Amino acid sequence: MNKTTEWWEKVIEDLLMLTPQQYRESIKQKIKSMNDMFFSNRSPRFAIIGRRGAGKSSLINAVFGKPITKVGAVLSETMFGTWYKCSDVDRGAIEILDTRGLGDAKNGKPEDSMQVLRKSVKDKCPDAIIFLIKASEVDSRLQEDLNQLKEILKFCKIEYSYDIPVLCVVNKVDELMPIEVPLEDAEKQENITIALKHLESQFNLLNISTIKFLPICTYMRFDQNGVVLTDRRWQVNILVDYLFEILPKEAQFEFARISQQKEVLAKMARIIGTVACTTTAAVASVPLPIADLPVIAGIQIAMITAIASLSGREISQQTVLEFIGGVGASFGIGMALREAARAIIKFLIPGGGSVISASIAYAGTYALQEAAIGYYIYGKSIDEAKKMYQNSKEEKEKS
Ligand SMILES: Nc1nc2c(ncn2[C@@H]2O[C@H](COP(=O)(O)OP(=O)(O)OP(=O)(O)O)[C@@H](O)[C@H]2O)c(=O)[nH]1
Ligand SMILES: [Mg+2]
Repeated sequence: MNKTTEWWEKVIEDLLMLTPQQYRESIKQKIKSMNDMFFSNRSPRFAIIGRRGAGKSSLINAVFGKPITKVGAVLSETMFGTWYKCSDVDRGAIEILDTRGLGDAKNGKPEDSMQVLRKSVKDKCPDAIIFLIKASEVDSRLQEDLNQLKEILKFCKIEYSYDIPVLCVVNKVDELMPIEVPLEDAEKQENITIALKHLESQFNLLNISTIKFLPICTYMRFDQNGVVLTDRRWQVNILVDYLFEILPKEAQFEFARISQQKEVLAKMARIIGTVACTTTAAVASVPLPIADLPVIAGIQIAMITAIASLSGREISQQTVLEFIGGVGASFGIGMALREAARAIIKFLIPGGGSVISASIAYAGTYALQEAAIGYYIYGKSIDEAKKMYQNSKEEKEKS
């Protein structure tokens, strides 16, 4: 994101130079808060509780849709109790606190393990806890794992005065009886429901609240080049959606980008778009003849850049300007002339003119948001994006 941030900051600096001195500071503040939201993101952080072989590494691969950490078929190979990153150069990273089986002999004495864990939670607060369990093991040694979950929740509460959301994920449901049938099979679904009910009752007994009990399948197989050979993922998209919803806003951007799940990307794009729409409307309603135009343009460029970079590519100023030209939103002379007329109206009818321009600014930014979602996220052609731009603009201007 750094290159993107750099050029955008330069654009804003230049634009602010065109703004009358007395308004520069307040506009700069507005843009800054928006800038923070667009570009000051951090990686999402999940604590995963799951025994050896529950599918912790597979879960991460399934979320990315590609091999990220080595999936251990034979040996337990993930580090215990310390934060580590699972990252992809193009998309970003997820920070994982792996707290698998405290009883595992490899972890040394349980009390030492608890010490390590407490320190890790103190270092960083997990955004969510994923309690991951094999479907075929929901009734074995569950007590131990739930006590561990309670301990972690207790540390977090003491450290952060906050109840970390817990998602209970039941993995490998394909291994439930009957094994050879597809997941949709009625008998298999029945067995999935039984496993979930059992878990739910155990959580209730210990008074542990969860956001959701979700059955999934994370199985994927790749060749050495990371090409997908088998993909048996089931409901991983639903898990991604839940995780996205419970993340704090500064971690949502990177998570959406990592998942490359279109509905989640579009959700994120609309969060960004709403901020841009209201900011452009706010700038437009300040009685600033003409000078608000470059600032509005700057905000719109920033919004498009942020939406474009959700698609996982590094975006240049050039490609964003090409998109704007392509959908026919004129930022050049045409708009400046139209806006000059608007500024005169504002000047003649103070207040009245502003109302019009705020709603026009809102509609224009909204239309660009929708066109950018179509083009960058859903891979529509530039002509289709142009139609989306025109339709959305008309629709908003009418409302
Ligand atoms: N049948 C089936 N197998 C799965 C599924 N998810 C993962 N596996 C397999 O289960 C095995 C263990 O998965 P891992 O992801 O390595 O489990 P882990 O929790 O990271 O294990 P450790 O790091 O050793 O604690 C691997 O052989 C995976 O291929 C699933 O949904 N169904
Ligand atoms: Mg692992």
